[in-house]
Amino acid sequence: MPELKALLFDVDGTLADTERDGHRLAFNRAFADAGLDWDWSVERYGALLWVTGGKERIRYYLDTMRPDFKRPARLDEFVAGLHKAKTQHYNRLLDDGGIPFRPGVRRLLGEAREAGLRLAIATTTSPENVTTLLNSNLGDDAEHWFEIIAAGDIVPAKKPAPDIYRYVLTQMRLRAKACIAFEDSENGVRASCGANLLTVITTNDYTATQDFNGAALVLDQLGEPDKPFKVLRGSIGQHHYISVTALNELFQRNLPS
Ligand code: XBP
Ligand code: MG
Repeated sequence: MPELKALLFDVDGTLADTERDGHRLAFNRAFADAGLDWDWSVERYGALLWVTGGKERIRYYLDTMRPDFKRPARLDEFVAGLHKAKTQHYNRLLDDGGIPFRPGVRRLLGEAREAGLRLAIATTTSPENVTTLLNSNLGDDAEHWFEIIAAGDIVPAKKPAPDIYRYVLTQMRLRAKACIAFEDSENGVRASCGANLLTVITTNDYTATQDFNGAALVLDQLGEPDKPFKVLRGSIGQHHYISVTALNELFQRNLPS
């Protein structure tokens, strides 16, 4: 019988709620440092989140919302410089207060490791952001929990393109059908399903009303024994939090016939 071998995790919005009070603030701080009057409100950031990747997001903002802005001659360098400053601010934010993992994430990662499941990260954000978030939640050896951390510009096309997931599968020499992906957004599920991965969604404030077509299961969170999830779409039997047992059942139920 085919076996579940690996769990592949998105980062932003899935492992932790990093966007509103993490990335967004860091962008705004970088803009202020550069003397720009740009301010990404919580609401505006929701619209900007449709564009994955920080550099791409700044460009999109300029193209669609700031036709008035006089562009510097070397626009690529300008955007890269802003983004570098944003990454520094984001890492400082994580170092200062930290952003906690969402309910059930730490427990599930620990259980999965004990059960011998292989773990990987497939994210759009920059590699240093992932390391800092993992270290602050899992300790200094966090990077060793994951066989591969695929992040940022490692593939040319970011989510919703499936490239980052395909990259991970190739590096791990795994078939998509032996894995489960965890995502929080429409762009994320398009990427994971585009790579033929069985996908579990945990929604958050920014993504709750998005279209998760293709996902095997949509939940409000992974849940804990004393903090049950709400099932928003699909079914997961009698379980009330995501455990390795629950994932194995989901996997067996969704095997291609
Ligand atoms: C996450 C993102 C990222 C972060 C910013 O998407 O879109 O761009 O918001 O990170 P996903 P950088 O969760 O689908 O991977 O500024 O480092 O690009
Ligand atoms: Mg995400």
